[in-house]
Amino acid sequence: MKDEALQAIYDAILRRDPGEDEFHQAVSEVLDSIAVVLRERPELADERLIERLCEPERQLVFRVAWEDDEGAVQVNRGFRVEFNGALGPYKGGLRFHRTVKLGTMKFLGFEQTFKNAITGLGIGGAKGGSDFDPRGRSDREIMRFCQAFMTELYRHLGEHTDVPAGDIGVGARELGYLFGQYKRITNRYEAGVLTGKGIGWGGSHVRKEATGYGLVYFVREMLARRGEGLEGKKCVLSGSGNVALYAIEKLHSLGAKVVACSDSDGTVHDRDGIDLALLKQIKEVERGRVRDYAERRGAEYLEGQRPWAIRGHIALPCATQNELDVDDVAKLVENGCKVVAEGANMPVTPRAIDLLHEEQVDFGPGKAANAGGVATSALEMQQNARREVWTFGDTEAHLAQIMKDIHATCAKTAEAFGAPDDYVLGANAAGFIRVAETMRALGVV
Ligand code: NDP
Ligand code: 2IT
Repeated sequence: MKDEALQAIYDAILRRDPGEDEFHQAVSEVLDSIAVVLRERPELADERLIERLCEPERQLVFRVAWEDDEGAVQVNRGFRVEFNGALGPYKGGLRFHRTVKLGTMKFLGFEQTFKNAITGLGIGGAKGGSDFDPRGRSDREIMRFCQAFMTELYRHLGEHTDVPAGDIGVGARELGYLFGQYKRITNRYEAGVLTGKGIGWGGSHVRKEATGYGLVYFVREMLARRGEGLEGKKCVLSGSGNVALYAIEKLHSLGAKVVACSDSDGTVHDRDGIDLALLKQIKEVERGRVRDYAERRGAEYLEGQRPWAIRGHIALPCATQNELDVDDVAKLVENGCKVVAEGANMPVTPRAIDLLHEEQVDFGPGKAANAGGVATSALEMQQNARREVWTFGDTEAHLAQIMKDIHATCAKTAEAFGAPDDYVLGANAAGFIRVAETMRALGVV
């Protein structure tokens, strides 16, 4: 870090919370970006604002005990990190994955704070989840786990307090069980307490599609700046979950062709373009693997591999953190890749981001590029508060405009600080300025 004062703050974080590598990585990137902001606006660091910004407002860690189908008791750990509530109720998803630990929740809550800020909407940053592994669990086990999880979490939630949604391993099914238990315990039909609900019981049209669609809208803006469009562009992406599926849907509807996607077991390379109906049937209905897709479709399956060695003009990591490293960038560049944008949170490693910048590959960071999901969650909260249901078309038009605005904010902010092509700087600086100005206005808390 070039700035000594920021380096000292960062060193203190390393000493205080050793072992939280992902959190350190997220903080380091933001502190790197805001050095230029603080040179022009040193007052934004007054009263230990940066130290306060890097310390979650509240960290909840709790036991989740539940019974599996054999009647054996299982014990997991649950988390909710309410990172920053300056801009509104804490807002951010829940992740159920065996790798989840406190440092993962902190990194995601920290990122969420800036992401939510650049949407321009009134939402604070949070993240939660559990080290529960849904793979191989029956529907009833998932339900009992969700009920046990919510039995602890409910006391911390509320439409004006903290509003979770989905993330890895938490989709419509889990949100239904979570909402059902919240309603049972509190005896309140408080729709605005969770987002990503089903249509018909308080959910918003387009929330399911929003992260993937929003990502593609963001990429469209990145291309437009270079006088290009999506038509005919070949794309490779990782993951085959919520974000990946709806990114594919929007890419195909705008004339691009996705030739690869993946899950944690391997990658499918489908030269004819992914058959989205088949992929959705396998992933959303059968809860199967991309291996099954490759078999049924007669496409190539690359066991244990990620998709970054496959040729494409656009690469979209949509699975998990640190899934695209320097070696992958080298392969992508060799194969003519010109645009990388993050559907997942922090999927590209810091060294890989540096290399993308060096190679002049356009890079859209997740804080900006995947913000369509949480932005549409905020639209769901608005509808719930007004007891309204907007149409699919109206909601999608809102989302498209929000992504356009986010892109413009990042580009404008990057330019103002002398690095017009650096969306990382633009996103971090814009998010920081909004949160920091609000924290100053709210006093030392
Ligand atoms: P899903 O659970 O629907 O899908 C996750 C996909 O990523 C699956 O294909 C999964 O494969 C793969 N994956 C997960 N963990 C790993 C891993 N450790 N290694 C390799 N592959 C992995 O989650 P989402 O699509 O909702 O989330 C994907 C990413 O997008 C996450 O980073 C999330 O934080 C981010 N995001 C999600 C938003 C949303 O609205 N849902 C909003 C903004 C960002 P497998 O099935 O084998 O585990
Ligand atoms: O990472 C994210 O932005 C999400 N998982 C969505 C959060 C939300 O509250 O919709």
